[in-house]
Amino acid sequence: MKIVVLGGDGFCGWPTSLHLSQQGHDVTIVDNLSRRAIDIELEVSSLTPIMPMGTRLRAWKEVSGKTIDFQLLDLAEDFEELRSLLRELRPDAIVHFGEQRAAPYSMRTPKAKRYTVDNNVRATHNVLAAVVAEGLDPAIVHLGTMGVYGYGWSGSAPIPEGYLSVKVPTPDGDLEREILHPANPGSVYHLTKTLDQLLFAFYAKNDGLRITDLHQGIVWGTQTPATSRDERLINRFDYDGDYGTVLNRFLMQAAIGHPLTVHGTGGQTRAFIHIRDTVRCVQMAIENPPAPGTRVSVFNQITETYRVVDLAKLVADLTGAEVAYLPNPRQEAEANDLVVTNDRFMALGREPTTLSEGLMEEVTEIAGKYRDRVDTSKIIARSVWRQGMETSPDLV
Ligand code: NAD
Ligand code: USQ
Repeated sequence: MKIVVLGGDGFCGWPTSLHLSQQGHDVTIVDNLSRRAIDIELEVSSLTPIMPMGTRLRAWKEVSGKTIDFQLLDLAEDFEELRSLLRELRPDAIVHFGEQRAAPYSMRTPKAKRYTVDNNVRATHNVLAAVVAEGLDPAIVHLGTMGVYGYGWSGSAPIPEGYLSVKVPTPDGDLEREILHPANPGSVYHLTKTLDQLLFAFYAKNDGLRITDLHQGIVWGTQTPATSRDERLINRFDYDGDYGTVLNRFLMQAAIGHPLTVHGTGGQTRAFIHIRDTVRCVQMAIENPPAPGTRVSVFNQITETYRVVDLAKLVADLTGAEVAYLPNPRQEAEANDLVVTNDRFMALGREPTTLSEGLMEEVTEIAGKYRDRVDTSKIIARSVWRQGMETSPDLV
């Protein structure tokens, strides 16, 4: 298949591009390198030394014999360039990772809030409008988030894969309907993913686009078999307070002797998936698109759920790290249930990679190897959800 990977320079997009190329697909990466620019703005860099795109692609050609093309293009701004790229390539599938994905960054300043909404909503809409304008029919696979459902709203009821069955009372009796699960975003970033859902629903209904929305949990790990093949292919590893996600942060903190930074009580329950599963799941989604004329296909792309405090305890037991309970910079429930249905997704034949000591040690080893690249002043999360919320001072 000819596959365009939007956002293919990022943490999920890069290993997915390599995986799809390894499977024999003809891959073109589209990225505006904005994630690298945000690193410069935040004065932080990936814990792992990621190479420039040209070096990455040359290394991949050397080790695999396969070519991946790259187009430097802004999905939110360069609509005509995107259109002509799609016209030229006529892809069989488009995978869309190209958005600003950090909740803390999206809450940081009014500028970052506006950027996140403008970038994400326009990028998604431009992709859909360009596909329709060019009369194409690719399988479109979008990386959405479990956060569209919110945390705690459903209590202990299992969260369905996208759609909720409801009864609508009418004078003639109840109408049975399946509606998009109510959106309950917890940050401006998560809000953009709920807006994306409406864009997808409309374009599937109006234009018959074949769209899969993967409601993915928090991705952990860093390397996949493909990125491990050469040092120059190494994947990015975010550890800072804005972009670092919880389990990778804990593993990296343990590796450098920093206390594990639990926000609040740590009663927040979240869904997790290893990066190796992300790449395989995207492949499965491409291979199983919805039929034309049907609604958006939603999968809950998660492997397991954990409470933050339990993850901290697991990592502490494994490494001897200390656990620190810090003021929570986010406005979120102190504790929540999270029961997730992912039967449709499992039915595609997934063999899930669950959290194991071996995999956690692998991340800690990588973090230990590059420990000299850590700026400890960037570890504490300081983007607050509301002005005046308390944050912790540096711990080391
Ligand atoms: P990332 O920031 O590492 O990668 C996103 C890539 O998209 C970057 O390379 C960036 O430069 C590019 N990009 C952003 N805006 C663009 C634009 N306007 N034009 C072109 N390129 C643009 O993020 P990630 O962790 O790889 O996440 C990828 C997707 O998966 C995101 O949409 C995110 O919401 C979703 N997701 C990520 C996680 C996670 O834990 N990392 C979990 C669930 C869902
Ligand atoms: N947390 C801590 N300590 C830390 C970092 C985080 O206790 O050092 C807590 C947070 O307060 C939050 C939870 O851990 O309660 C998860 O935070 P996170 O930063 O790991 O994940 P989140 O902000 O939800 O976002 C990440 C990705 C995002 C994706 C989302 C999937 O950055 O792109 O959409 O995970 S989900 O959470 O399922 O919505």
